[in-house]
This record gives sequence, C-alpha cells and structure tokens, in this order.
Amino acid sequence: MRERLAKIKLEAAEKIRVAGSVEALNEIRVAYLGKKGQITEVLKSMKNLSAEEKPVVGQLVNSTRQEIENYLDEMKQSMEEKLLEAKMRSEEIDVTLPGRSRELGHDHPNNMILRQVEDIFIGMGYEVVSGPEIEYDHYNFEALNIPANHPAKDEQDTFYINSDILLRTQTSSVQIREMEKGVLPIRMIAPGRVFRADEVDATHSPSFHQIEGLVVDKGITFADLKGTLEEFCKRFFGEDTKTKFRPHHFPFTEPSAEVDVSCFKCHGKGCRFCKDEGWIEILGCGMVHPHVLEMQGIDPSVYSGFAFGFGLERLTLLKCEIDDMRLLYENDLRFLKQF
Ligand code: 2NL
Repeated sequence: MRERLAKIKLEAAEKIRVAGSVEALNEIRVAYLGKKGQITEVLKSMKNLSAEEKPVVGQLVNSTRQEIENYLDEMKQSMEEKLLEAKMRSEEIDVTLPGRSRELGHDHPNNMILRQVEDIFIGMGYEVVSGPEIEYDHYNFEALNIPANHPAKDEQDTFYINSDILLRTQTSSVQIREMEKGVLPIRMIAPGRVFRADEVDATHSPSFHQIEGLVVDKGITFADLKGTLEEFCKRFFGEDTKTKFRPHHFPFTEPSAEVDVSCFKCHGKGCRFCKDEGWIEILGCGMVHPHVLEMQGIDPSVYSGFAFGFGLERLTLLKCEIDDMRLLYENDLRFLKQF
C-alpha cells in the first residue's frame, strides 16, 4: 500500500507538472482527490488492514493527499500569476506616445463677415437683435407699407405656411417688433436668415442672410444716414472707400437710396469684381416712411429714423473673392479651409 501511495504521488506530480491549464489541474484534482478518485479508493481499501497498520497507513494517505493538494495549489497559483502577467503586458499603455491631435476648425466665411459687420455697428452703439424666421404677414409686409396686392409682394415671393404666416423675406420684421415695444430711441441691427422663392444660381438662393439696421430718435436726418453708412463702408472696405448714394424707391422708406462703394480691388479703375464699372452696389437704405412709424404708434412729427439693409452673402462673396454663392452652402472642407 505504501508503494501504491508512492506511485500515485509520483504519477500525480508528473501530471501536475505537465498540465497546461487551470482546467487540466481541476481534472487532475478530481481524478486523485475526488469522491471516486485514486486516494479515496485507497482509503476504502483500508478496511482490510490490521488495527496497528490502520493509523500508520491512514496518516500516510492523509499526508499524500495533502502533498498532492499543495502541489495542485502551487501550480494553480503560478499559472494564474503567469496569465495575469501576460494580460498586463498585452494591455500595456505607452504614456510617452504622442496624443491624437484634433483638427481645429474656424468660423464659416459668412460668420466671419457677420462678426466684422456686428463689431463695426456695436462700436457705434448699436444693439444686435434677432426674431422669428417664421413670421406673420403683418410684420413682414403690412407693417412695412406693403399691403395685400402690392407689386413689391411679387418681387419678394416667398413660402407661405398659410394665408397669414410665411417664411420672412427680410429681417425688417424684427425691427417692426422692436418699434412695437415702444421703447425709444432705437439703434439696432437685425441679422438673420431670410427666404425667397428664388431658383438657385451663382448669386441666388431660396434661403440667404440679411443684415438690416434701424435708428429711430428725435431729429434724425438723411445726414445721419449718410454719415453712418459712409463710416461703415470705410471701416469694412478700407479707409479710402468712396460711397455713392443713388435715388431709389422702397415702399417702407422715403426718400430711399441705393449705395455703391468704389471698388476696393481696383479703386475705381475697373476690374472683374466691379464688372469694369469702378463701383459696386452693396445696400439699400432710406428715411423710415412716416406711415411705418405711425403704424407702430410713433409720432412722425416728433420722431424720425433711417433704415438700411444688405445681403450678408453678397458681402462675403466680395470680401472673400468667391465667385459662386453655392460654395457657401456645400460645406466642402477643401473650400472652407481656404479662409
Ligand atoms: C433692400 C435693402 C432695406 C430697409 C431695408 C426698413 C426697415 C424698417 C423700416 C424701414 Cl422697420 N425700412 N428696412 C430700408 C431700406 C432698405 O433693405 O434692398 N431691401 C429690399
């Protein structure tokens, strides 16, 4: 029996030594120490031994069992350590590697130009105000002296939600809402998205951006209008820029004018930017029509005002030397990265 135990021990030790995994160790444990294992078999066969032999062999069985168990535990522990080590090595992070850099973006050209315009007017004491893009016919047309069936309504054909509600064609509606509040004086600009039922081409889009300005106070004259817009043009296009006010007609201003600036590229000599004319048309303006003031409860014999409006895209195309408006809406990074 001693030999049998010694043989079991040797055999188990060899199997443990070559076991390749924790699972294999568990199988060995069952085969030797389990209920039907070899050590248990030996214990069962002890009933035939003499009374003197029993405790001696019993102790030997126990020590053999203990030794196999210890060896199994040691091997299991060393395997687990090796597994952990391999896992740690495979998950190693090199903290000295350079980080993944993110590309830094910048404002869209339209927004760059908008900021420049806003900065100039904020510098002159104007407030920047916004309002709804979906607007009542009243604020978009009626309150601006454009009643139903007025021909100007055709020129600004737009998208109707129903007979009263539409996508605004100009940001004047924001200024009407400001006058309606009844807090005077007013010195504001209203930049924002506007809509027209236009076909897309190099200079038109059914949705573009406008910046309108409005000043209402006591004693405002056409001289204030000229001085303000001349100053704006100089700051925006350059100190040597000349301005030309040509008589025009708008239903909401009287008198009205369109403003040209001397070409900031060729300084009046003629080039592709000014189409060889030396002048570039950039905005419309005028003294607020007395009836427009009246409709907002402002007494035109006490107060007067001027207003102006221009297209943001037009300024962006000119200033950034872009020849097709569609490029501003395509979000092609190869284009946008140039600015
Ligand atoms: C253009 C240029 C303009 C205005 C906008 C305006 C606003 C109010 C009252 C009077 Cl609340 N006028 N805005 C005035 C003149 C020109 O925009 O070419 N528009 C069709």
